[in-house]
Amino acid sequence: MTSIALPASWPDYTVTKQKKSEADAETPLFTRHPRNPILGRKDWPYPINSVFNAGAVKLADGDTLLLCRIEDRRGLSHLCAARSTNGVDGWRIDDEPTLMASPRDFPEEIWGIEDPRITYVPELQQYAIAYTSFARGGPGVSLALTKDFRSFERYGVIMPPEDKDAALLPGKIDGRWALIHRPVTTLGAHMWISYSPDLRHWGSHKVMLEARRGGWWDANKIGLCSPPIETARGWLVLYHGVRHTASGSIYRLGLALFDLDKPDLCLQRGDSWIFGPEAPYERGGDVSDVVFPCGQTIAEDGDTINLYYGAADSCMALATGSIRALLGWLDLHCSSTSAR
Ligand code: BMA
Repeated sequence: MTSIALPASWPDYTVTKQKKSEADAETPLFTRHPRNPILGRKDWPYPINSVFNAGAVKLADGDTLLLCRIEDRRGLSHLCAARSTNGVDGWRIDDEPTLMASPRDFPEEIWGIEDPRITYVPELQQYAIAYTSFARGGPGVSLALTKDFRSFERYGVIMPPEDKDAALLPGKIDGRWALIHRPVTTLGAHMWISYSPDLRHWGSHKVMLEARRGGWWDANKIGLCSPPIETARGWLVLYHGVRHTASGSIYRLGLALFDLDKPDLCLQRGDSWIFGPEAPYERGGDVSDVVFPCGQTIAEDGDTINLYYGAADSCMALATGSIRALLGWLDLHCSSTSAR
């Protein structure tokens, strides 16, 4: 029998298939907390419509802080901090908005501020909050620094519309700050990375991850979820993919790994989504079928991820996963690059 030599880059389907079936038999990569949703409209000390898409951080005193997007009853959003000792319940919520849009000084925030991603920056000893500012020109990316989530130094818009889904990396790369963001261009809605010497002037823009095309779950529109997680193997990045269907959009999560020193270099990208709307609070709400994480904390074991996500643009939920398991999953699930 003649054997046909396959190109070296082709996956070994026998091995892959066997490994895949072993992996699929494992537990899901993220487990929903039994107390979900962990925060909702009724928990708020003042009247609101919804609470979702919170940035998350573990404070120096051990508390978990969620900087929640609050949509008021005009439909406009601001940010409000909630603190908890265990990151699950007992939330102490600021009595009034923590960070409001300030359209007099920043007209690009006239329709509110949304979807914060928080990065602790050791060199500045401050938290950097990248958030969406919304105005007539569309959504743009704004930046604010804070030490305590009580007073803020606002940098205003750093990426003009249409742009969103941004987070700062925690340290400089080759002497420059790096920001991941999602501009919408005629090329599509892809993830980009840009660099700056001073957090104000940005350049060296590069596409970091492209939305796939056609029938894929992450075709046409993707964006960063929570800030990248630094691991020994690279930046572990959760991103959302938006599937447009006849009955609306489905927001699901995918996984990719990027080089630590060259974060625009994608090392691995999973083929299938790893988390999607299934629970009733994710399937139904103001915007159905949405899971949208903007933040996570890492437990003291250095492995457990507490992923905080907005569910159906209505409430906040929590799911836990493992960095080791996510990296292991990537090794088994990133075979096809050709079908993009
Ligand atoms: C995206 C963002 C998110 C929102 C999602 C689903 O474009 O605006 O804030 O959760 O849509 O509505």
